[in-house]
Amino acid sequence: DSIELQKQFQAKIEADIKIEPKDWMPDDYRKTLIRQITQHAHSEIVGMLPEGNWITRAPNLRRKAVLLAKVQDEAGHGLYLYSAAETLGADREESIDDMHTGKAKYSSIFNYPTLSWADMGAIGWLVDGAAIMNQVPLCRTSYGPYARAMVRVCKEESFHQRQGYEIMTTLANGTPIQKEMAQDALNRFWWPALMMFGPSDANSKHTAQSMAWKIKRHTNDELRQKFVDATVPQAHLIGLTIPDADLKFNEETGHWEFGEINWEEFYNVIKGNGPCNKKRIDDRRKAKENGMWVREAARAYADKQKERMKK
Ligand code: FAQ
Repeated sequence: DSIELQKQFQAKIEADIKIEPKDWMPDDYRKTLIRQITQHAHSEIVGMLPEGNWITRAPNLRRKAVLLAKVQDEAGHGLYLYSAAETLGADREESIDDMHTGKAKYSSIFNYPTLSWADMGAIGWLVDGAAIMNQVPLCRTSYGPYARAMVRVCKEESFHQRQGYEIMTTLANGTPIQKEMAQDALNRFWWPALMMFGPSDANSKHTAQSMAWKIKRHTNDELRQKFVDATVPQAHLIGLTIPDADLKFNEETGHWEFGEINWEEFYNVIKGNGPCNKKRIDDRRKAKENGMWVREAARAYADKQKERMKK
C-alpha cells in the first residue's frame, strides 16, 4: 500500500501537480518542507532586526517611510511562511522556540551588523537580490501553499531590491564620502550575500533529495552563479568595485568567475558564532517575552466572546 502511495506521489511530482496539505506525502518530504519553510520564516523575522536598527536614523522622511514599509513586508513574509508550515502540521510556537534555543537555523546573513546608512542600500540590493534569485524558482516548488506564498513574497522582494539599489546609486553618485560609504557596505556584504545560497553543491546534504521532490528547482551553486552574473554589471554601472581579486568574465561561458568563499566563516556563523548571533536571538526572545501579555489578553478576550456567544 505504502509503495503504491509512494509511486502515486512521485508520479504527481513528475507531472508537476502540486502537493496539497491533505494529500498523502512521505514523512521525509513533510519533514524537509517543515525545516526549510520554518527556517525561511525565522529568516524573515530575524531579518527585520538589522534594518529595524536604522528606521529612526533614516536620512529623511521619504527614506524612513520606505524602510518602515520594507521591514513590515518582511514581517508579513514571516507570517505567511509560518502559516504554510502549519498546513504541514508544524506548531508555530514550538518552531519559534526551536529558533530561540538554537535548534532551528535562520539565514547566516542576518548575523552581520549594520554599521552605516549605506548598509540599508547594500541589504536591499544584495540580500533581497539574493533572496529573489533563490525564491523566484520557489514559486514553482512542489508544495502548493509554499509555492503560492512565494508569488506575493517575490513581488515585494523585487520592490525591496530596487529600493536598495536606488540608495546605492544615490550614494555612489554623491560626495566622495558617500561613495566611500557605499563601497564599504558592498565590501562587507558581498561575501556574506554569496553565502546565503548555502554550502557548495558538493557539501549540500539536502540538495539531491530536494531536487528529486522538486522542492528545490536549482542547486545552491547554480543560483549563486546566477546572482553573481546579474549583480556584477550592476556594481560596475554605478562605479563600485566587487571586493574579489579573482573575479573575471569568461567570454566562452558568458559567466563571471569568482574567488573561493570563506567556508570556515560560513560554518562558524551557522553554528551560532557570527558577530551578531547572540544579539539577534536575545532580541527575538525578549520580543516574545514582552509580547506575552498581549497574546494572553487577546486569548482571554476571545474566550470571553466565545462564552457570550453560547448564552
Ligand atoms: N544560513 O543541504 P543544504 C530572506 C543550512 S532570504 C543558515 O544546502 P537546503 C529575505 C541548511 O538549512 C533568506 N543556514 O540545505 C529577507 C541546512 O540546515 P540543517 C532566507 C544555512 O535547505 C531579505 C544545512 O545548512 N531564505 O529572509 C544556510 O537544501 C532582507 C545544509 O544546507 C530562505 O530560507 C545559510 N545561508 O538549502 C528578509 C529560502 N545555507 O539541515 C529580511 C528558502 C544552508 O542543518 C531582509 N530556503 N543552511 O537544518 C532554501 O532555499 C534552502 O533552505 C537553502 C539551503 C538554499 C537556504
